Parts: sequence; structure tokens; C-alpha cells
Amino acid sequence: MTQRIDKALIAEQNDKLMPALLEDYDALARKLARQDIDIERITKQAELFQIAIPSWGTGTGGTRFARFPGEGEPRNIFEKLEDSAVINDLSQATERVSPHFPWDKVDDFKELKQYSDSLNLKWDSINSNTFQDQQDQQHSYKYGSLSNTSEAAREQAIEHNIECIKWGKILGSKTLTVWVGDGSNHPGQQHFQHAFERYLNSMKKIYAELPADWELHIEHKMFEPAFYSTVIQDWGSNILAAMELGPQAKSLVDLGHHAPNVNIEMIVSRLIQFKKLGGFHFNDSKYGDDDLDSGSLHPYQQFLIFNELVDAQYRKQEGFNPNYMLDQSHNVTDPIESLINSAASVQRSYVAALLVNRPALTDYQLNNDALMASNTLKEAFHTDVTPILAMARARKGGAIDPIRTYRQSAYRATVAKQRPNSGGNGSGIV
Ligand code: LRH
Ligand code: MN
Repeated sequence: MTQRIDKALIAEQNDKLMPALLEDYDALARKLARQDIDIERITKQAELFQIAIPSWGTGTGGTRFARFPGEGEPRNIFEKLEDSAVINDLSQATERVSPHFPWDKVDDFKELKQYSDSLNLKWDSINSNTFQDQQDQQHSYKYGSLSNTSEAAREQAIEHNIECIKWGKILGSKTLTVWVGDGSNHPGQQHFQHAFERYLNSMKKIYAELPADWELHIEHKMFEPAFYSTVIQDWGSNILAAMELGPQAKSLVDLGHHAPNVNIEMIVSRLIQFKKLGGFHFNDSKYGDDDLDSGSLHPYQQFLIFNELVDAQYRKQEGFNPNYMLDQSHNVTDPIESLINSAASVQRSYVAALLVNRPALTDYQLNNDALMASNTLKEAFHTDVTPILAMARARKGGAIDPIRTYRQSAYRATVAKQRPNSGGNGSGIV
């Protein structure tokens, strides 16, 4: 039986919190008015903000060492959709879900579409998977997939991606995201150019099957599962591949796929300039691809990324239409709470970036006034936009304090009774 967050509970909780919110909202409105910023214009843009939920993020994640399942784990895509609907009930900013095949594969995709429709959820980018061998798989991906030296293995991987497009069309998705772990662990093991050529030839066969209104998003990653070289290891190989494939191919930036201290906001600026920014997998990390909650460690970097995105929006940059999505692994928190928190964190970076005084910034940049240019960004970053985020949620029927309302709903305890513990504390990210 589908569990949702009771609208009456949200209303009752909001009623308690609204007087304080109105006070804070009015105070912020006066502060922004002194900067000639109309808070209502900003709140409307906050209401339009959407970020997709990774289906695989609704379950407890793990590492190669272990996974410690939580209570009421979703056991299939239908239960992952239920949890995603709860996140959207409270946040009103996550109406799209991104599936991963074959993890979310079903026999009847029309039935799955009907179920998502019944939950007012839409389908975001389709993620293919040629980084694991499936039960009945003929050719192994041990030595790669789209760049494998075995033509049979490449053809198998191409077929899987084309099948993902077919399933995505039934669900109403418009994007295929391709991340491959292809690479090598030993110097000399792989011929870098030949491997890239095999990858490109395989991707050309997938690209040829793309519907005219679809995009193909290429995701780069520095390392893991390969630990010496990775075929698409950085934005350089990524944009070269996207340019080689054609206008529907774009680059996807997963924040955790870069070496520590890489200037990701500058990579974003380059991809925007060459109309190759397809979208993002937001998360945060301290060491490797840690897939931690977005903005939990580097909120200023996340803000600086949105400063580039809002600047492009402000300049009406041609071909600018990036897709936003979370890609996280929740090993020690309730995944629903982490996804609610992270969606709000990314939305906060966007709203703060809307407050940047761009004409002033341009002046300081042209006059090499580095300090005032930096302060212009910091002023926006340090503005507490919490009242705008809460008001945007409340006006759309969401919760002023989504975590508090979620806990009041006892949703997790309820589904824990309905979903027997799937046990299996093996290892692996999902
Ligand atoms: C690879 C990645 C990719 C997904 C996987 C779940 O690290 O970021 O986006 O396919 O995580
Ligand atoms: Mn990713």
C-alpha cells in the first residue's frame, strides 16, 4: 500500500512555523531591497528549481568493505518511487527520478510509467550499466565494455545502451547517461588511443539510435574501478568525445569524479562556453568518489559552480540547458533525509548565486579589483536564504521544515513494517 506524507500533517506543521518564517522572510526582503533585489522575483525562481533523485540513492549505500542496510529499505523500483514521492511531497523540488538499468529493470515498463504517473513523478536521465556482469551475460566486462578489445563485448554493451533508450522512451525520459569504468591497472596494459577509438566507435553506434529530441550525456571519472588509466578520465576526454559524436552529445559533471582541489567551476565555464554542458551529478567528497551529501563539505565550491550557471543564464548563453541531479551514497543516514537535505543544499547554492550583483562584479573584474570582486561573491554566499527556500516549499504545498515533518510522519517506521528487512549486508555501493 503506497504511503505518502499526509498533506494535513504538512499543513499542521507549517501553521506552527509560518509566523516565524514570515518574520524572517520580511526581514530578508528588507535587506535585499536595500540591494535593489525584489525577494519575490528570487522566490519565484526558487520555486522553479528542480533536481532529480537517483533511484539507487533511496537505498542504503555501502563501500567495497560492507553495506549496513537500514530499516524499510526499498526492495525494487516501485518502492524507490514511493520514497522519491515522499521526498518530493516535502521538498517540492524533486519531481524527477533517474533510474539505473538493469538495477531498476521491470517486465512491464508501461505499468512502471503508470505507477510513476500516479505518484506525480517524471523520469530523468536513464543510466546504463556496463560496469558489472549480469547473471546471464555472455561476454564479461572485466576488461571493459564500450572500449573492450573484444568486438563481441563491445556489441553487447552497445546493445544494452540501445535497449536503455527503448525503455526510456516508454518512461518519457529524454536523456541517456553513459558512465563506463573502462580503463587499466597497469602501465602498458592498454593502448590509450586505440581504447579511445574503440570507445568512440561504440558510442557512435549508440548515438545513431538516439531519438532527435534526446541527449547523450557522457560522464568522466578520474579513477575507480580502474586504478592506472580510465578511458574517459577527465573533462578533456569527455568534451573531445562529445564533440566527435555530435550536437546531441554533451558532458556530465559528477563533482566527486575529480582529483581534490580541481577547479570544477572553471571546467563548468568551459563546457558552457562550448555548449557542451549536459548536466551534473551533485555530491561532495574529501578524498575520492565518496558520494557524500551535496554541500556537506564544500558549500562554497557548490556556490561557485552555480555562480557560473547563473552567469550563463544572466548572459542568455546559447545552448545552455543543463540537467541537475544528485548522485550520492547514503551509508550512515536515512537516505530520504539525506536526499531532502541535499536537494535543499543545491537549491540554496542556486538561490544564493541569484543574489550576486553581476554588473558590479563585471566592473570589478574589468578593473582588476580582485578584493571587491571576491567580496561581491561572498556577500551573496553569506546571505542566509533559508526563508526563501522555506517559503518556496510552503507555497508549493511542501514543508517549511521537511526533515522535522518527515520525522513527525514516522514514514520510515511505517514502511519498515511493510518491507521485511532485505538483510544481505554484503558490500558495494548499492
Ligand atoms: C560512477 C557513478 C555513475 C553511476 C554510478 C552509480 O561512480 O557516479 O554516475 O552510474 O556512480
Ligand atoms: Mn555519477
